[in-house]
Amino acid sequence: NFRHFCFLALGLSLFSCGKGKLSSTPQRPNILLMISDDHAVQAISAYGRPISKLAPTPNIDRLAEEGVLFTQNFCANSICGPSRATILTGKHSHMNGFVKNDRTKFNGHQPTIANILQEEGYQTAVIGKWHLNTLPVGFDHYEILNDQGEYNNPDFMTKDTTIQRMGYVTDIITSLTKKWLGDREEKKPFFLMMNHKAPHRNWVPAERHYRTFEQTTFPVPSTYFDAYEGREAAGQQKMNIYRDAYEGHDLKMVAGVGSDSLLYDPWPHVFMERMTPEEQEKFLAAYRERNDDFYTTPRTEKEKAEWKLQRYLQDYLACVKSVDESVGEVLNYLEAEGLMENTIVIYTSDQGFFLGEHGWFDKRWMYEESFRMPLLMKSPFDKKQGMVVDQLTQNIDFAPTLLEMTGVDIPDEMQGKSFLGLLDGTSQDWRKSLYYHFYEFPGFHSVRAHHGVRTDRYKLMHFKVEDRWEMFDLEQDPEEIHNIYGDPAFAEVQQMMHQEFEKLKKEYQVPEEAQSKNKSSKS
Ligand code: SGN
Ligand code: CA
Repeated sequence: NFRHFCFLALGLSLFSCGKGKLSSTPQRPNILLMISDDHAVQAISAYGRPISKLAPTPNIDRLAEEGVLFTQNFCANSICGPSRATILTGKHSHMNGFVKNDRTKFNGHQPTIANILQEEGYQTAVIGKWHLNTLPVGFDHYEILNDQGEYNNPDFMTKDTTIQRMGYVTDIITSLTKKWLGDREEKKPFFLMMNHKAPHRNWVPAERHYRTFEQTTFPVPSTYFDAYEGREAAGQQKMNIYRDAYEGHDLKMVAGVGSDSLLYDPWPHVFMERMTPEEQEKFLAAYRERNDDFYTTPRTEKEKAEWKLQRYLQDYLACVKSVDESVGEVLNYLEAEGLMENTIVIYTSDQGFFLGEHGWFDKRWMYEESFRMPLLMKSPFDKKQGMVVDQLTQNIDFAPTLLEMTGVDIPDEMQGKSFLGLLDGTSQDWRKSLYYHFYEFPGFHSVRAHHGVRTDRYKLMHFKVEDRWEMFDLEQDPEEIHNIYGDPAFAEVQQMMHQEFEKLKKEYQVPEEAQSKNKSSKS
């Protein structure tokens, strides 16, 4: 068929103009899928947001400069395991079975991008965060973190054993990735996932970056002191930086001037206790001046809240800095090995994240910051460099897109659409709206279960158990402060959004019981 012809033609042209290690038979494209954990678009400079201007990510941006930047890409369920399950299967959570992080076990035997490509003769590997509560299926090789993993001297699980590796998690994942690439069988194409733990909570930077943003004052989001008027669920969460972040674990604050005693940390075994005594000393010394200043300079409550925001952003962005270095290192490696021309390179995250907007850290919400997912991609299919795709794409689309790019049939049960046609302009009829569904309540951070629909301009959200609605005009109110649900001025829009919502629930076969006061949201 046409697709097979295209990839054959692509392979032949690469053969004739390629360099380096390309073999003498046309090669199907390799795939390097890099998924970081909780990396928000606000912290990637290619997206041009104010925070990232002070902490640029030149290496990640390179993918947008040489490839494509997706500006309207979203997740289907803004939480780790579910998003990763969706990326692998091309299906919404209710269809792939992984609706919540807690107690769910991923069924790796349904069609996934990994087991399909493995059957098609690809070498497959995953290195870094996995977090699907069952071991990887469809991968020839894996070296994965245990559950959330640790920042310092982390444990890695392989098929045979679990070993502790000394060093900083992002750097270790980078070198394991390069090592696997170096050891692979050169005749076969590869599908490799490099899944960083960073910049996940509790935002521990590499030692070389403890002080990188010490002097940087990041802009305070205009909604930092949001009072959540008209948005009841938003007022009920527990993810407020100045109220819910743990002063020791999250904010690295100590008991007083000169103190080595960290404030509240419920999980020292995954944090300070992973460091050697020397490492602990260096860590505490690096924060000393700033921590002392917290006690010696008088501050109002508001100023303390802003101080905490700065501490949070400084650490989060210092973690991002290492991720960006990792991407640079791996891109340079591909280039040096002559692999760049025939590799689809993707940078994304499992979801977005709040960087102080609404006063928050964490994710889960269908509000823009956590619903949005970064997506930057450089591939042999790009029409030109520096393209921008602003159609509505979603993580359900990743697997179908990669299958089409590798010339493999897309299983009918995948719900996403290949966006290859958006790259070469052949797609006439793209979707007009996206479906979203978050299940995990009760859960960490107390975000009520909700689902909804987003078009390019409007968003309708339904809080299932409480049976409450919210609607936003994203053009007039990009910060989602004014809930216009029930406002007569928007009656027509509201009706249109309800219709769209019904249409999507039908199209994606969302079961009735998942939509209301269901067991999963009460359990
Ligand atoms: C941990 C975090 C939470 C986070 C969840 C889910 N607490 O429980 O803040 O929301 O993971 O994150 S922590 O202090 O232990 O890190 S996810 O990335 O796995 O979805
Ligand atoms: Ca995550």
